[in-house]
Amino acid sequence: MSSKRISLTQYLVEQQREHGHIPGQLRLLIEVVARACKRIAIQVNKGELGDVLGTAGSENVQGEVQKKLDIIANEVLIEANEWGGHLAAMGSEEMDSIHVVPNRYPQGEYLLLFDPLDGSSNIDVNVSIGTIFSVLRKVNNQRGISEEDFLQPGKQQAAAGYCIYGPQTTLVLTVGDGVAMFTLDREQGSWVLTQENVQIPADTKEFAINMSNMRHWDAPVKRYIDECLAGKEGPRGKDFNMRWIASMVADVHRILTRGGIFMYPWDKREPEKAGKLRLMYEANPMGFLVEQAGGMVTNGRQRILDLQPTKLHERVAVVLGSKNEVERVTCYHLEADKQA
Ligand code: AHM
Ligand code: MG
Repeated sequence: MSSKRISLTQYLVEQQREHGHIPGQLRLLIEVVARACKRIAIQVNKGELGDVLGTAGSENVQGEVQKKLDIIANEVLIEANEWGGHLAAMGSEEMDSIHVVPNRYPQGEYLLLFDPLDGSSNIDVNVSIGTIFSVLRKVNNQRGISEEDFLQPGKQQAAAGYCIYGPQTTLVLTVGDGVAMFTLDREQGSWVLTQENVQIPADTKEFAINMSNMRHWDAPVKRYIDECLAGKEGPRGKDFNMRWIASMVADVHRILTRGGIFMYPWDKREPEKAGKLRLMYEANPMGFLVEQAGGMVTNGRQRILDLQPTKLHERVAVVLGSKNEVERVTCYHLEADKQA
């Protein structure tokens, strides 16, 4: 790292000056989200000492048991973002419906979606977790705000990112002009630019998928993984390594750092659901980041950022990462469709 430290604020101001694509409200929004992530990081670090581990005894709209930290992180993000005048409304994995900015505050032109604490099953076991966020513009100014305003394809995102709470706390951001990473300097309390122009290599020898679901997969996914497992002697002619952290933020962070492919496909356990992960606050923001870093993101058949969402908590199958591998998995699905 160079000796000249560039803060998140300076980065955003310079981006605005050079490229003019970060309006004031968007800059404020990103800074407020980053500040909220700092507060969440402090809670995460306290662990047992802060009485933040364990379940909260409630369920979210998807019927998943909420952890204390899911709720704390959600509250931190809402409180931090509602008064600044940059937002019209927020949507979250942990809230059934959208949270419109109360009348006592001015309404801004942006919409914010988040998964406040991704990888909840890892909270209590001290494994990396994170916050994922997606920013959309409010398109319709004619009427009050509703869930419909959020239902925009991912390609319309104005910004997206995540903060990973791991051995280091890192904020990863795109405003549609590449991907930058900022590491939290705990002594100074500031975000320092530590990587710019992040690029995912097109080829990889590393895949991430929950193998325990193998018997429930569709044929194209099974074919792809079988070929990886066959190693040097198989059709791929090389050995593959496997990683599965069960925190999408941590798996995606590894892929942004050294490449790889991540999959959470549709499976037969709950055939009526398109997948486990959520389109609007998991797949879309991660998709925007991965594409901005030269990777590829599909649901097995189509580009995820082109999908028209039909509801806030919509689920989707996800295949993302190194371009040539994602392309291969997508081809296997399309070939199987043709044969059928
Ligand atoms: P969460 O948002 O409730 O934490 O669930 C999403 C997480 C992802 O981070 C991760 O990739 C996946 O669920 C792990 O699922 P599984 O436990 O089925 O392997
Ligand atoms: Mg999640």
